[in-house]
Amino acid sequence: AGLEKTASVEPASTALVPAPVDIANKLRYLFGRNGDYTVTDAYQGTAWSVREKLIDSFNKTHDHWKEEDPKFIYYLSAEFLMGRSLINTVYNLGLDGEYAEALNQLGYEMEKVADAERDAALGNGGLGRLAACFLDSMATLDLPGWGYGIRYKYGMFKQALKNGYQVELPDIWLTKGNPWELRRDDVKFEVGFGGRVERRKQGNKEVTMWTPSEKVIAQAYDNPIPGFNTPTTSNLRLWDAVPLTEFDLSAFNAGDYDRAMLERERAEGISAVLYPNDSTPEGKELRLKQQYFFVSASLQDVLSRFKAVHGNNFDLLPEKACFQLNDTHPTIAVAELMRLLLDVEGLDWDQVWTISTKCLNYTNHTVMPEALEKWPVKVMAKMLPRHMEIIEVINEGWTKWLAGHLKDLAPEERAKRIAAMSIIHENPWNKDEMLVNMAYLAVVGSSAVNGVAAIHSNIVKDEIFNDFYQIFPSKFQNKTNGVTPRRWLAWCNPELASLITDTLGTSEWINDTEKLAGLRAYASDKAFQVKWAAVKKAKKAKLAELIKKVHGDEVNQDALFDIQIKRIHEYKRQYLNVLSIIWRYKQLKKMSPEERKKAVARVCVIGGKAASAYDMAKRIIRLVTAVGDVINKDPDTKEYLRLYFLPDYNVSLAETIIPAAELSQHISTAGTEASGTSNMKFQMNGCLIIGTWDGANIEIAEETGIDNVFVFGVRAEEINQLRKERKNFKTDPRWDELMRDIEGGMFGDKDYFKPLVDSVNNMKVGNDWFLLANDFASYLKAQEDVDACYKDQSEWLRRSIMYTAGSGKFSSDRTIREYAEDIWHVKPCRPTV
Ligand code: NBX
Repeated sequence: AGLEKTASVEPASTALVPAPVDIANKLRYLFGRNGDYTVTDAYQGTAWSVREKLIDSFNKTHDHWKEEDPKFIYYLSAEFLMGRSLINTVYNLGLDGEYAEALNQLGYEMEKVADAERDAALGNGGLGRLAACFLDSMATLDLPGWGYGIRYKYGMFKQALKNGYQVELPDIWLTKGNPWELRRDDVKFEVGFGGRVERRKQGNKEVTMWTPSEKVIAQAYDNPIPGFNTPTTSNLRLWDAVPLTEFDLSAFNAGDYDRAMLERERAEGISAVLYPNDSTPEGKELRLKQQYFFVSASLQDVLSRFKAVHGNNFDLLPEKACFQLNDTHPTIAVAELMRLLLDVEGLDWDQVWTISTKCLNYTNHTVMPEALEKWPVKVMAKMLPRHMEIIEVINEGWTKWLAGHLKDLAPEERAKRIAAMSIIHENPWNKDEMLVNMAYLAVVGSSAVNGVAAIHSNIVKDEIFNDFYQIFPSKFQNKTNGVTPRRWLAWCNPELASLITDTLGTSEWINDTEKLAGLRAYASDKAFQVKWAAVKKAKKAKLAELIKKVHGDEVNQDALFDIQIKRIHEYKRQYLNVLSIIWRYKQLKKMSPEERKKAVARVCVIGGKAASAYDMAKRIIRLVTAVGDVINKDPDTKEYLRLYFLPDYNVSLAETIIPAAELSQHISTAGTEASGTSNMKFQMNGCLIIGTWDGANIEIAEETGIDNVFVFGVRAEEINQLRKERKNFKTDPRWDELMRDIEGGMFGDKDYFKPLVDSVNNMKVGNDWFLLANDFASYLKAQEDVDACYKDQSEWLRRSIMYTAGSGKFSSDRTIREYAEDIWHVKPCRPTV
């Protein structure tokens, strides 16, 4: 008989092969290398070896979850900013000792080898990195949950500086293969676009048929996510767009090579690039295509697994699956889930609406009004005609319901309220255009809506969605962000981690960060402070090395390391930071050499990317580099003050910078930064914060002790009034002087800087929307307080320890536990070892 099936053979785990041999094997059989390895080889061999252990754990978890059939949470996100995987994987799996030893035998150091990995930069900033921290915590807490997103071929652009200006280069991250993913050739779904919608009678039922004019295949790639200190390894499933037919043969045979290639290009274009916009939407059609592409594939995937177990018992779906919409990017899920259940599964509208709203939840990440995504009805009707119909029906039902609900209002008032809450509304700037408001669709179509820090969730309730809050108060929640203490403390700062573990007598804090509070007892202990300071010093030396590598300068390692790293945005006010640095420079210039010796020396670092079309942000970068060029060369002051812009800020750079920071800046206009998450990472690493009463800064100050934080500036409640009065605001004379300096060409490029000056100083042109002038004086005062505190090193160290001790709340484990309990209703399900 012909052999159709292989006999069953139990594969042996490579865990049995000693790691050094396994690495050498990988290099020989996957890469054809026999000795004479480069560092990149060492990385590749190690990564491909570790991958197999990861897959063992992944398969075990998968089998267990299949067996148990628990409720799953699916985190739908257009962005996952994962960074590097090697260190995180070996540490989370507890293989660090074994692989460090193996690499030593081969003549390499783990840290250097890990440096050869490219970042997976499939995200812009906060929102994408939060999603990555959440995956780590979900796996660590044994929660059945997957991430779903897009496998961009080009991630976040690489930033370079040319003569001090930002230039963007493509992020080609997949050329050397990706050991952290598995292509699932058996998992693919068709996703359609365009075409027409028809209705046909089938028996006594009318069915709706959507015939798309264009189809692509979504191909699944799985990225295993190892939990820490648990056998659980969960999954991030990313979709790659490929053409329906490998090659249009008929076109090719007819000699039309171009047309044959066209379909491929069109399909691949969908998952080709990440849009590099942080906090502003991209109104391009391709963006909507990306959103629908990954949402449709993900929902089809979940439904197909559900059906394999539960058949058509869709009323059970909300007990088995829920979806978290990471901002509005995946909001088309509201219409797609309806469509799949209505048109494909043949359920009734009311039943489907109940199921769908039970399954979906929405997180808002920004208060910037321009960030609320709105798609022109025309665009949506053309690309997703059936979805547009569904959204229209949803909106009809919604506005009708509202009319009933608001029946006691005067007719005019009622009409006004309904118009204000309609999912489809006129474009206020163009009366001929109708828009679909994706945030309103998400609010109406979800069970829970949350903000990401206490103050932000209040703004969500009281301002952004106040009309909705008044009607559905219980829908609105707060889930203060968190970050994973594995990547952001234990793995990026092993020196501090060991000191903490030795001091607390346990490493349990890595899973239970509330235990860090035990450090409070040592905050004033001189012997402990000495050890604490030694770790910071070693980390500062590493950052100094990096500055040397990038800028060629040696910096004073005893100086205060003062850091601001985040996307460049007017509301984040890097500009205000630069102004205070210029002021400091001018003061130092005026001092005698003797006086200068008494000043606190600072090394200031600013890093972050500007969206490619964000002109003002690019000018801010140029101001930083121009000021740095002057200050860093000045023989009078360079011992006491430096300013460096570190290009290409990304996750792995953050892992070097944050442990070395002594002061970090979180100085957004009050009420504008939804939460911030780097503030939490700095806090964990014992870095003091200078910041406004905004986002999670407030909760960080509460946990750390408000007197330990350098808080300044106006409060969120005052902003509206101050904006109205800004043109009559009497600016500080020091501010006026700085404006004249920049305008007068003290840092060159004065024409280029003119719009920057005007944006905050010329009330005819700009209006200082983010109120830099209002906060300027109190910011300088707070900076003086910083200097005074730094001169008292014992006090500074006490505070530093208090920061780490107070960071327990900001573990993403806490955040995820809250989501699991209050929104998802998902329970841990740990595979047995
Ligand atoms: O999300 C960020 C916020 O700015 C941070 O304060 C917060 O800590 C972080 C995580 O919650 N937001 C962000 O990265 N992006 C957006 O909010 C965004 C929203 C809509 C949009 C594009 C980006 N179209």
